[in-house]
Amino acid sequence: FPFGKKTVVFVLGGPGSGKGTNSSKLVDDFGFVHLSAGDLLRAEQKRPVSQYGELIAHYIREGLIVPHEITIGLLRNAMMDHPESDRFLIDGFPRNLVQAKAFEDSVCKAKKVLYFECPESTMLERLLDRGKTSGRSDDNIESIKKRFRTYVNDSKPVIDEYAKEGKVMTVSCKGSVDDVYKVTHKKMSDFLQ
Ligand code: UP5
Ligand code: MG
Repeated sequence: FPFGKKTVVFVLGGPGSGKGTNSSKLVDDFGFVHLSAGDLLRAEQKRPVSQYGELIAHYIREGLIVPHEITIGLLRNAMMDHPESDRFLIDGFPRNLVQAKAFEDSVCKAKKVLYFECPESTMLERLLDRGKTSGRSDDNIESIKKRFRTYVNDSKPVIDEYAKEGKVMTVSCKGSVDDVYKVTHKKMSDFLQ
């Protein structure tokens, strides 16, 4: 295990629940490297020489989960780009139980899961608002509904599974960005100390 000694935290929660927003702040306060699986897939999709461009574009627009061989490869490469770092936030991954096992078998185990609990109505409102300027191909009502379905059927069970192992720190997404981050910061500092 090349990454066996690293502190890896999965950042999970539904589409638009605040994973990216809070991860960026944790980078500044705790020296994490932040790897968003969605961002890595979108970057790969844009590379002219990528053999996966069209496949990734299709899966993202349809709110489906890209085959994990691709995503794990991108995450592993991104981790290897930061050999000096001991702390990684893996944002938006794993999205189903098979992916969780594949990552833990081939990269390393996560020490904790940071879970943003958020009602669908709030996520919908935030995503539609972001869609006015984000340029993301999946920030439209049709794609958002599909993302919600995939989250409920495939991704939420991952959180439930880690909860059974006592690994989940839950943060409510209600309140302002600052309110939510205050709670996030507290839970993370309790864990890291
Ligand atoms: N916002 C945040 N917090 C707020 C607050 N407290 N009050 C008011 N507004 C708040 O936040 C979303 C929006 O809400 C932003 O505008 C923010 O300012 C505002 P953000 O922090 O971006 O939420 P996040 O949870 O990161 O939302 P995101 O849309 O990124 O989540 P998804 O899980 O849907 O997207 P991701 O990029 O992870 O994945 C996209 C797609 O890639 C997936 O659907 C899937 O097709 C594919 N994918 C895979 O196949 N495999 C993977 O492993 C990962 C992705
Ligand atoms: Mg995000």
